[in-house]
Amino acid sequence: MIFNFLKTSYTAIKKILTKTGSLIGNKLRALFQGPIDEEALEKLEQILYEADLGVHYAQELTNHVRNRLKKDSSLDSAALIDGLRQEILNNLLTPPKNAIPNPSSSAPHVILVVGVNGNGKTTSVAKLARLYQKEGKKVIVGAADTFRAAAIEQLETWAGRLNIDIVKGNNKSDPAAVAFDTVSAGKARGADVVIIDTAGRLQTKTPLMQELEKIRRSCNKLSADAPQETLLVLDATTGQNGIDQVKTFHEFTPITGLILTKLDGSAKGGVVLSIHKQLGVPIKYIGVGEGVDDLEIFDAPTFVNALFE
Ligand SMILES: Nc1nc2c(ncn2[C@@H]2O[C@H](COP(=O)(O)OP(=O)(O)OP(=O)(O)O)[C@@H](O)[C@H]2O)c(=O)[nH]1
Ligand SMILES: [Mg+2]
Repeated sequence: MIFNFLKTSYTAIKKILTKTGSLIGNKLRALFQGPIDEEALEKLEQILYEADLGVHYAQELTNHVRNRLKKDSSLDSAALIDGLRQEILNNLLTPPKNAIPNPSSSAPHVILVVGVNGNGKTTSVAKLARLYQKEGKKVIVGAADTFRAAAIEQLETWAGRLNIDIVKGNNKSDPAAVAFDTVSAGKARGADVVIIDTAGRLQTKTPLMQELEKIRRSCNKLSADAPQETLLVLDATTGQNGIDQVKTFHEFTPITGLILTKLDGSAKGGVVLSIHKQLGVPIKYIGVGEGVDDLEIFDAPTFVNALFE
């Protein structure tokens, strides 16, 4: 079962990385076919940079290869590439790899989904609901984006398609109250997982960020551990601004993990490595399309192995 899941995931990840031109294995093998001299190392840095690993990380990894060569000049192409793969993987595995968290049996597992406007929060709520649904869990979603009527309708449409319960408030009602009602309904109806959608908010708007803390507290009133997860949705194509987003959100409300969306877009897969390297906040899921099944649990070895194809 698990084996099947990983196999599917590997295929999906490889497909998306191929589509975005992110695979680096062939480029590295071609590069290291020739003499592995300073010129080759500079080209290596370029390849890593072009793969969206960021300037610093590309430099750091190139230095890693350079140092290995200094110690042992007989290292061949395969050993160098494998060492590089391992180095990247080790970085990703701290903090350790995440599995889909097991909802506790007594109380619903509450997931709060936050982020700036248009990053893919509502779609990710639906995708996450689907993921848990496939695991046989009972899911309830909460439409705590009361800012726009269309946002509530959007989540309602997804809930209808997935045939899951939704809790919603009126347009412009207090999002913290909707969050409270959702957790409360989750408890009353014996849900395993409660997923709460929130309005998009710019990290620079302090009152909106404070509202987030209020939403979090209202989840907490009904269940001491809730929300067990606060997932920040980050658009993979936003680059450095994304890093700032995570840092500021994290200051207002503790972020337990990231959902990195739109990896099927213009960003190269290497951006995942760069974001992880800079933030140290675990990447839990990656969004690879607009469909409800286009969410992959982030598994570092699967991802890195596919990247090195
Ligand atoms: N290609 C691609 N599109 C995505 C992905 N995730 C979300 N989208 C699209 O991004 C757009 C915005 O998604 P929403 O889920 O509405 O984003 P949101 O963060 O809820 O937006 P606001 O509520 O307005 O802040 C939609 O067109 C989605 O289909 C993804 O992984 N890949
Ligand atoms: Mg939304």
